[in-house]
Amino acid sequence: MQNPEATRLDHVQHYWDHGYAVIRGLFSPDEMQAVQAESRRIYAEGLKHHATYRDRNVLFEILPESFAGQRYVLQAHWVAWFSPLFEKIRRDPHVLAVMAPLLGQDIKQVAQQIHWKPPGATRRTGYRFHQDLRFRERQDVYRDLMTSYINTGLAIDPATTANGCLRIFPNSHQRGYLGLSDDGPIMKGSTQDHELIAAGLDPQQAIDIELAPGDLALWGLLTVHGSNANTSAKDRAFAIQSYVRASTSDRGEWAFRDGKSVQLGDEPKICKYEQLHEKPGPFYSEDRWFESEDGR
Ligand SMILES: O=C(O)CCC(=O)C(=O)O
Ligand SMILES: [Fe+2]
Repeated sequence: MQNPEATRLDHVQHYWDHGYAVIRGLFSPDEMQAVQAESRRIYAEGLKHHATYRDRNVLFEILPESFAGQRYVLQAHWVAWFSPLFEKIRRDPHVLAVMAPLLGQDIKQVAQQIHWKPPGATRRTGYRFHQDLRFRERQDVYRDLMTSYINTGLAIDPATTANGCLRIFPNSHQRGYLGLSDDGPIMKGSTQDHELIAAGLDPQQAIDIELAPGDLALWGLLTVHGSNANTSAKDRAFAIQSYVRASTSDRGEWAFRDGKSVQLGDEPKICKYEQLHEKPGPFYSEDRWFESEDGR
């Protein structure tokens, strides 16, 4: 199915109507070349770790050689703490222009993650369909949900059907919370059709959000989305950044205050990682979630 495209001007309406929007070419090819080079540097940094590594909000999610024969980096979180370029990207004026009509002028950021899908790591590069509300405390008011938290995905590499681009169910934000993938981790292969049908979704209605480097996709807490494993020879680096209306959250790092871009402070704030103060790290995680076989 064709990917309906939202222009810069109508992304707000498209988001309201369909639960997501795509802004083409938000960052220029020159800007993206620098981001691609930085993303490769960060990947190489991640490869130095034999297992998943955390240092405060910074995390490298590692698929070790014991599982896949070779070491792969699947995610890096809060790279802004060691990457000046990503520290700027997260609070870039382009981002404010997209977010302010939805979240206002006072915006915090609760997630910054690069997701890679290295060819060879295919079995664990899929994200089962879910609604991001599963990661958040539940709130009841739909309008507030849609304009308190917005997730964005910036294509670093071209994102295609073959390398596992984001997939979205348009209009699914109108269906309430459906409980998809609540039974386990989302990085565990792909959702079976019968699970979607049981949740009242027609598997045929999912669309591929193919993106060129510099394109930005945004989606809400109730929008059903996921992505397939990479079956191609090309990686898919994707920068996910989540923003909240500051007045609705005591979590997150300031991104924009009164419409002005705010640098990271001296100390990290609690974002998604609840144990930030009790267990700041650095440490390696023993969690071997990737080993469990569930037939997916
Ligand atoms: O990287 C992807 O394709 C999707 C990731 C996602 O939806 C998430 O981390 O919540
Ligand atoms: Fe998600």
